[in-house]
Amino acid sequence: MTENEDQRLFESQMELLREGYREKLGQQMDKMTGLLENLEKSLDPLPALETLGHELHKIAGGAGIFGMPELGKKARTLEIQMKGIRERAALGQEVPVSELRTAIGALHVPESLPDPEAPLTSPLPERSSGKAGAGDVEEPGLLIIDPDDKRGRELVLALRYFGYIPKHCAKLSSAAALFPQRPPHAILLSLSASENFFSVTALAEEIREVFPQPPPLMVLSDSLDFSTRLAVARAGGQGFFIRPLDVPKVVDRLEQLIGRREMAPYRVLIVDDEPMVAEHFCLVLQAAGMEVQREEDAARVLDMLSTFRPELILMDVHMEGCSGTELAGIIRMEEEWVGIPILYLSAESKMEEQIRALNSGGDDFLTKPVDDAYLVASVSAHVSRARRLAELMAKDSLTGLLKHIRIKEALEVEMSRSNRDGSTLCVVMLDLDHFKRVNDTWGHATGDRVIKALAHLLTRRLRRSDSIGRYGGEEFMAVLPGCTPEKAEILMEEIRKNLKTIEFHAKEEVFNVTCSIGIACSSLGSSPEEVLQAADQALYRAKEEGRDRICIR
Ligand code: GH3
Ligand code: MG
Repeated sequence: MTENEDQRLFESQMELLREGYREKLGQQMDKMTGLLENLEKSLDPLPALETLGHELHKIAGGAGIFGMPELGKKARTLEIQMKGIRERAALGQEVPVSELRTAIGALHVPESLPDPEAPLTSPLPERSSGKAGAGDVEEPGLLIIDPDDKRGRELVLALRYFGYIPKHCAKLSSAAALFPQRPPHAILLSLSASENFFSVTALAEEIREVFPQPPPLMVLSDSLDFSTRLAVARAGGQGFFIRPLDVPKVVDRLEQLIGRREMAPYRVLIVDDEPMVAEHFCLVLQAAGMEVQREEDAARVLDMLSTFRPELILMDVHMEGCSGTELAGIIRMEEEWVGIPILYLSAESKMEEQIRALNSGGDDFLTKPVDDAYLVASVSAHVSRARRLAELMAKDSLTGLLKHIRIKEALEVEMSRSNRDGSTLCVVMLDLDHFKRVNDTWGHATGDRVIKALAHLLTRRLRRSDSIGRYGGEEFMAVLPGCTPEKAEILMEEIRKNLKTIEFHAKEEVFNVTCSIGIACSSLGSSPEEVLQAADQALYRAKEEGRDRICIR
């Protein structure tokens, strides 16, 4: 679906929802009229007053969301007055029924729906994350501008080993034709010895003309002089490298700048007992590229957490049967969900109530009606930070790969999945050859760069559905679901060859490294331990047989 079609579908769904909501408002008004009649007849006015308050609260929260902010405000004022009436009625005072009837009658529903552009809702927010269900990793396009053809081609080759698709041109004027669909993810501008401050400034200007939203710029140069650095900084450059190029270092910076993999969509659970309000939030978040599920029944939320595994809960505060804050308490009792962000969404505007809600396990409080763009921004900010934290906990700081314990957990999860659906899975163990020598000769810091380079290679080459971990110091493990040993061998052979070709620079010298690889397939054993052991034995054999090779069990 194109973006325009997406937008039209979103708008027509919203339109339907708004119409449905108007109809429902009519029913709510009828219900309130009925309650007023009961009030006059019954001896105990408290239950009817309570239900009236509840209905007013729902309108206070919902009307603004569906483009009727005035109605929402009136309902809110009346809801507050209602509390006083209830308290006085509890003390035996008379209920001012006719005044209530006038006030409720004044809550008229606007004849026609307001223009959907007009309400306080912002235009459809931008997609905040990758398209739902996006498949394999998109290989990032790079533009290399180098007047020296030979040098440009060499850089193209070197970066290909890391899974990039670089395109080289000598002049910027021919760059646009190389990227007809979309601009490159980054530009590497390679300067000749004769180029200086002025040429960088002029080139940066030209880049802005060719690509109106210029991608991150990195500059490669022969000299370190301050004026060139300054020109690069003024041109918005985000990396500066001296020749001879240390390609893994350049890749490291590229990874930081353009991100390693396409992000999976954020997963959000909406808990609200008002189906239309929940549907509205659901559409807004989905339009922003998120995966959303709704749950109206508080008793089912724990089950929903374990099946859907959301990264954030959007929680209504006032729900019948179990309030949002009570439900948050129940969720926080489960160790696994102690850290999940909970955002309360409520028409409650009283500061003390909001503070009470936040004190009972919530992370933020959004007051209904909440602006669509604000909702998306708030949800995105919370999920992205939660993801970053979860990553820091699960991932190794040097390589960004899963830690030992996490990659073993991933193997267990994938093994049980493949046993269920009858597919095969491969486990790969990979170890750098004679790595001790690298450390001893070039120093530990250089050794670290080698480890990182191999990690980059693996992340670039493997699919998003694959799990990759740093199993030990210079030992890596990958779990490839749905992969045959033949496919795994082809893939790992490519990685083995690429690694060998990478030139590492240290102490003004250049060196290469190799690795040994063991592969085992899940059909070999029924348990994760057996497959892991088989892969380990295959790796041992690869070492025994002379290293720099792959063995399959
Ligand atoms: P083999 O080919 O048999 O695997 O030989 P090797 O030298 O690679 O294996 P060995 O187990 O003898 O040495 C591994 C070295 O890896 C020793 C250790 O200091 C180094 N190492 C482990 N973790 C790190 C790390 O995080 N950074 C660096 N720079 N070195 C590490
Ligand atoms: Mg080793």
